[in-house]
Formats: sequence, C-alpha cells, structure tokens
Amino acid sequence: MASGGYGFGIVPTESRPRGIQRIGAAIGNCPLRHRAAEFIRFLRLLDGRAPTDLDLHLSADNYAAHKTAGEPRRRIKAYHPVDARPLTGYPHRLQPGSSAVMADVPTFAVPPGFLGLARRDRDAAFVVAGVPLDIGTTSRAGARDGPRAIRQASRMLVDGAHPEFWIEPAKLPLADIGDLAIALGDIPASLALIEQQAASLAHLVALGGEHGITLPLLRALAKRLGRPLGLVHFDAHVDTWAENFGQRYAHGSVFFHAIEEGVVEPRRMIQIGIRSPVQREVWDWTLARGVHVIGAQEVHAAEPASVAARIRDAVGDGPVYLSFDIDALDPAFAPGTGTPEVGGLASWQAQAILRRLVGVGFVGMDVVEVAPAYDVAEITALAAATIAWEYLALVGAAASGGGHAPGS
Ligand SMILES: [Mn+2]
Repeated sequence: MASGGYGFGIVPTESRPRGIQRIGAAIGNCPLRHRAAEFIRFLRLLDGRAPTDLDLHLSADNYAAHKTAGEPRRRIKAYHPVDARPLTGYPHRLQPGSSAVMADVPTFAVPPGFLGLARRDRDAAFVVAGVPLDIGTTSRAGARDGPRAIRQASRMLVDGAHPEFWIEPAKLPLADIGDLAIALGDIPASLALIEQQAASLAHLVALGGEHGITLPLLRALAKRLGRPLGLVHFDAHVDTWAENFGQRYAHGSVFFHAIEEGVVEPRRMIQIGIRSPVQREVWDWTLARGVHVIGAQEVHAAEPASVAARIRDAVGDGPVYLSFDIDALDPAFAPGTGTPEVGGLASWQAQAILRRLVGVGFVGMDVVEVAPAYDVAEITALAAATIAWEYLALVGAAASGGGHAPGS
C-alpha cells in the first residue's frame, strides 16, 4: 500500500502532487493503518498543516490523498473506512456520525456495527445509535464506553432467529449509524446535540451512555409526534429527583424533567424493578403524579405475565417509549454499571416480561448505564445487547403482523 517515502500509507491516487509530500513531511512515518485514534490525530495534523485543497479517501487497507484541482478553498473530505460513507466537515470536531470511526472495533468476518450490521444510513426504519455520554453520573463513571461494549457483545446474537418471535433482528430494515456527537464536558449542550440528532431518526434504539440521554430522546420524540409519550421504565432507581447533587440535568433527574416538561404522561408511565434508597418526598412526588411503580420485590413475588398485564394496563394505547436502565437487573447479572443495587431482576425476568408486551405501541427505546470497566466476562454488555435484541424482535414481530404473547 504505502508508496516509497510515505511510510504511513498515503498514496496519491492520480499523480503525485506536491501537497502529498508536504503532508508526508508533516506526519513522518506515523503508522496509521487501521487505528482510528491515529487516524483522528492524522486528521488534526492534516487540518492544521495541509497547505492545499485535499481529498482524503480511506479504505480498510489504505489511505489515499490527492489534491483536488480547482477547489477555491481548503477543504478535507473523509470517508468512513468500512462503508465509504462521507464524513463531512472536520471529523475530529465530533460532527454528527463522525465518532463512528472511534466506535469501530477490529473485526474478523463480522462488521463492527450492532449485530454486525453493515447498514449505516439514517433513513432506515430502525436505527441503532450509541450515545456515549456519562458526565451526569453520580457515582462511578464509565458509561461512555457502553456503546462499543454492547456492540461487541451483540455478536453473540447473530446466528439465528429469536426463538419465540422467529424474527432475526439483524434482518430488519435496521442501520447502526455509529455514535451521536456529544459536547464533551457540557451536559446541557450535549442534551441539545442529542435531541437535534435524534429528531430525524424514524425509530431509534439508543445504546447509552448514562440515563441522562433519555430526556433529549423523549423531547425529540414528543416534539415529532406532537404529544407526550407513555413510558415503560426498567430501573433500580425512580430517577425523579428534582436535581442530582447540585446538577439540574443529571442521570437521576431524567423523569422529573420529562414529567415537568410534559414529554411523558405520568399516568401512562410505569417503573419496574425499583429498590434503591430514596427520599420519601421524592417517592411521594412520583406517585402523586400518577406514575405506576412495581418494586423489585413485587416482581419477584409475581409471575411475569401479571407484571406484563400491569404494564399494558398502565400504558394503554398510544405511543410508548421503553427506557431500560441495566441496573434494573441484579448486580449478579449486571455488575458493570455505575450505581448497582442488590435484589434486582434476573435477566430472564426482564426477558419474560418484555416478550409479553407484543402490541404495545413502542416508538423507541434505550438501554443505558452499561459501564464496561466494572463488568465481568462481558455479562452486563451481553445483557444490554440482549435487551435491545429482544426489543427489536418484539417490534419486528409487531411490524410484520406476527407475534404473540408467550404463555397467554
Ligand atoms: Mn438506575
């Protein structure tokens, strides 16, 4: 691949314009190859020092640059290394979609997207996107690494159909568009960016990130639908605190704001798996709004079918959002999270409840709070990937007119 004198793999595609040599001088023999971080660094160098108009083309195996004749101003074009999707503008400045480059992982035989998806277009009927925000966490941070861990774990789920719905989620009209851009270190600006990027996506399955991402996703959906949403909320925590340790928009105040802003209908909202310590006034405020709560102990004492029936009764007809905090599961099943609470749901309980929600009018979902640094043997990431996979099978079954409520 690399031509003589350009040990980093830049190849002029036409002639060998002078600009190439200057870039070569700028970055020397930096080994780029498949390393995304190196590539981002390379773009920074190119941005700062390239003297002429350039087109930069990437493929999985090489990087080629050539001078663009006749361009009136200096410009960089970059293309995604897997599918050649154009990355417009300056990719290292976190334009929407650009951090897909950083989310990609080395791959053997399976493309790096969720469930090995090769589709990357934002126009797909179902869209998976990572949202690597975790600066609103109150205990252990690290959920920014959730999306890549969930994508990696999802590779366990690509070798066949869902054994009850007989849907293969990877064969739905489903794209993985990479990670949404966030504003590093700035919660309100990040929420605004997330809402803006989610606004045009038809049916989003978001991989968090911390729970704070849910508020802008709900805002975008409610605005698009012109009405508030019903909510199925799996969590160990009520997340209806008015603020979190001084932060107005953090991962524990999501549903306080969602209710106050009217993007969620509290009487069509139901929380499952709740068990953390909580101030009595927060608990009372939540119930007084009309929110339904099924504590973890109630789930354990009940059959999944009766829990599902209560969920159906609560959300009724109309559009419903599913927000699944992985800490709804017991730390035995999901240790890799920032604020674990013992006494939680087993993975199978969450599956058994979800599978009985066929026909609920789901319009989007997220699975949040996966923090891989505290995970063991990828079980938390696999649980999160499986929840998203269950959801896709559920809505896929509904969309195809099939599906049934198991055991009913
Ligand atoms: Mn939680």
